[in-house]
Amino acid sequence: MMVNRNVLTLDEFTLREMKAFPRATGELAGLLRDIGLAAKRINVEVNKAGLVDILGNTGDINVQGEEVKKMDQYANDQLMGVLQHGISCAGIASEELDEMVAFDNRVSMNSKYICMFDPLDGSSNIDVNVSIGTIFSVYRRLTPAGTLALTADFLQPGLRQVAAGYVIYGSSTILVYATKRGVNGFTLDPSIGEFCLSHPGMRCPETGTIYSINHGNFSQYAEGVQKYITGCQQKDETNGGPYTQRYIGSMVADVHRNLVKGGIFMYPATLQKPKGKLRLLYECNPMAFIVEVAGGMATDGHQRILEKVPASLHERSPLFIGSSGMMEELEKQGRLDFR
Ligand code: AHM
Ligand code: MG
Repeated sequence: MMVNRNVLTLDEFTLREMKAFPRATGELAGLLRDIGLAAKRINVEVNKAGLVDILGNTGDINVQGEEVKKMDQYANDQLMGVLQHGISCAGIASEELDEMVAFDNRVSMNSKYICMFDPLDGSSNIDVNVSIGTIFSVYRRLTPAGTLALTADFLQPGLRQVAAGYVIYGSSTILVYATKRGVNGFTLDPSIGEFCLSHPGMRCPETGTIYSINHGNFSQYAEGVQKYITGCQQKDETNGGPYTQRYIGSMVADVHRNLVKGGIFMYPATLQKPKGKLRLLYECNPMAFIVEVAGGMATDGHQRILEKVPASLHERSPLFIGSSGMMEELEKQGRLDFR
């Protein structure tokens, strides 16, 4: 049988990238491999989510005598497990955990990276068979190797990310990750259980015709946001339109589509939630890093997301992200928040 050597797996790709840096230790490649492994395990369970009535509800004891966990808890445990037992991660923070966790085994304590993640973003969509995702963010730790990681290692501005990525569990399962060198996407080939390079060198189109926002909150948005949305609705052939509104309600899937096709995603401040809904460290920062490396922009309506200095692990931020042309037009509309 002929072997198709055009196919490059995630592991092969990260090892090739590593060879470009003579002093690279392979830790980052190892960390991405660990995350890829967790993603494959999460993917298997996400694909079975519709069988919940057959396999048992959360809290039930399944046929193996184990407690059936909530899917986001399961995803969290998978990511934490692979990273704790790998060789590349000194500690983690997660949407599912109140505090960061420093891994206290000798190998982990000697690792130079820490990782943050939202294990299953958009998890309310699981019950209705809509795409959901995992988001992750990697930093070099500030504390010395050989010691326990501390909260300060996690409170770094997004600009310092070494790598960031997401996985979408959708019509196919795709892992996209960025380093400063570029953004690349890998589609899971279920027949061989490998992520294969399918979207090399992803670039965010400079402009687009898709805007993504929860319209139900319109009356709650600041004046500039309302003006921008109204402007989107009034676009036609004479001024770059017509625009189309697409909102899945899973940020990973919304941002991925806009990254591929060109568009803007917004989760602004509302009167009731002046800091927005999304979390800075493991939702906004990684997506901002990926989109910026791909040539797009990301702000909170006031400043660049990646320059924000975090004060706490779970802090929230408004988010505007996407094609640079659309972001520049948004910024001309006036106040985008309630400061
Ligand atoms: P989650 O982390 O609790 O799943 O919430 C984040 C999700 C995003 O993926 C999505 O863009 C947003 O919440 C949707 O919120 P809303 O229903 O308010 O529009
Ligand atoms: Mg989330």
